[in-house]
Amino acid sequence: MWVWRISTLVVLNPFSNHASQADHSVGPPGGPNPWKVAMILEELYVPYNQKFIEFSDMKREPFESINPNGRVPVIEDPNTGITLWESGAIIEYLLDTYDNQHTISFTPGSKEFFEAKQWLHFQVSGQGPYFGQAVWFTRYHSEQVPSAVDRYVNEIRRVSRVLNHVLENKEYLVGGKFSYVDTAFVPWYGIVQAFFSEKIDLENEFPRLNSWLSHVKARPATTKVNEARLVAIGQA
Ligand SMILES: N[C@@H](CCC(=O)N[C@@H](CS)C(=O)NCC(=O)O)C(=O)O
Repeated sequence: MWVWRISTLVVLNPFSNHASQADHSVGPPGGPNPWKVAMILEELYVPYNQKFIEFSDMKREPFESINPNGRVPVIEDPNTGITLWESGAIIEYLLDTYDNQHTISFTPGSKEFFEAKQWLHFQVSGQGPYFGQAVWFTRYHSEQVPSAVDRYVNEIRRVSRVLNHVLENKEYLVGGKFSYVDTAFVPWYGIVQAFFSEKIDLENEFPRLNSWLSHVKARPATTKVNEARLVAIGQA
């Protein structure tokens, strides 16, 4: 049997230049976006190699020739010769290329296909950047700006309210089955649990969201990647 081989250039320590040693030992240094891609690769059983890159190397050549935006994740796929950055685009590429049976995606053109895209776009534009700014203003900004912290922590609450509400009567976001969009939200909630548990009590404030997250986090693919992440950040 011919096995798909993908060589994935990902991850990280993207915050290593901003964080103090103390921050390093307690906080997850690896940003969530590369781990999201790794979870989808695991769900699809696509073999991959994961590479780590220091923050300083992301902002110069040769990495900037691969991603002029100087961020991770990036994938290089030797099966197709395609190199891509932006986690949403990468996930769509992986599904189009390696999920022909639609095990974690939906038939192109169907209602569910477009709804799943809607949630993916919400994740990459509505969850990632806002949760990321909450982390930035709480931990890395050069001065304390309480109004900025409030603004972005409240955005975590707002996005969580949206998810909690739509999950009121369903197990998964789209089509009554587990799909890639359920996984896409998991890594940033890991950051919420690590950094904001004193401000936001997911279990009590957003019980439906919390049980959905627990369910998706228990999947073998998610568990495996979360364990790899703990090893990578020295917290295994
Ligand atoms: N919109 C991008 C965001 C990528 C991003 O910000 N990645 C973080 C790690 S999760 C990073 O590279 N940070 C480095 C930096 O802030 O320069 C995506 O979804 O791929």
